[in-house]
Amino acid sequence: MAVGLFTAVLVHRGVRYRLRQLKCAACPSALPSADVTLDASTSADVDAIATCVRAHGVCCVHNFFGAAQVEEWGAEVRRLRELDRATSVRNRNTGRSEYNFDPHAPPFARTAAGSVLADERLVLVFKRLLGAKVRVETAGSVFAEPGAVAQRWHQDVPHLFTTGAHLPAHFIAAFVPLCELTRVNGPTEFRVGSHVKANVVRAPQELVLTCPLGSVVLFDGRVFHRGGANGSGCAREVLFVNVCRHWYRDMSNKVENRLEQLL
Ligand SMILES: O=C(O)CCC(=O)C(=O)O
Repeated sequence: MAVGLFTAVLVHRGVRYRLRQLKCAACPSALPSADVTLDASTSADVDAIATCVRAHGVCCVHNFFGAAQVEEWGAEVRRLRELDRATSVRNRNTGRSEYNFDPHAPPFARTAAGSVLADERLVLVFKRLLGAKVRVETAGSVFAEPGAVAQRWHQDVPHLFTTGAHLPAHFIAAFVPLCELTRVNGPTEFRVGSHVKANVVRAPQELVLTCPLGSVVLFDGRVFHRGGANGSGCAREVLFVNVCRHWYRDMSNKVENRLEQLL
């Protein structure tokens, strides 16, 4: 009798717990952006940025670049587009295109002073997260014209290997918004913490990552994210650099890799 009662209580508790889980999974909650936002003019050193990306899958650092520098990069990317220098152009849903450019030339090149990857702090963040040997997989810009629709939620790269353990990142993306990202022009949205496989079944904490010009947004390629709808009258462009562990190849996103023959 006592055993039967005990079992009934356990089953009842289990069902209540499961119902609570199902209810949570159905309703996303909003996370204050401050939780993943740092400011390079005050406290954001390389370790703090890496810790934030490791913990949340994403980190937005304000005042990382000078506004004039970012405007120069914007002009350079516009020029490359006009000269048809993109190595590939991909449709990323209605009104949104991804342009890929040579990552070893300005405005991206590690070796060209004033380029994005010439910034030692940025390279150090990549190395903190990915180890000493890193390579640039792709670089370019995502251009969302006025009226661009929101993307579906996606990861840029899959989890590696079949394991329940959470593995360190193998691919980190850096976005440099070429204009202020407001709620109207469609900032990238993130499901915070979703780079950890075990968190994907939990209630998503969705964040619309608005940020001023001069910011950099760093994220783990496994985190769920999407470009927001551009409801403004102006184009919204972000420059990106995707960096990975030296042995990793992004087979699904890079055109050259997709053409590689597999057995
Ligand atoms: O446009 C954006 O903000 C994000 C774009 C993106 O995530 C993608 O095209 O994979």
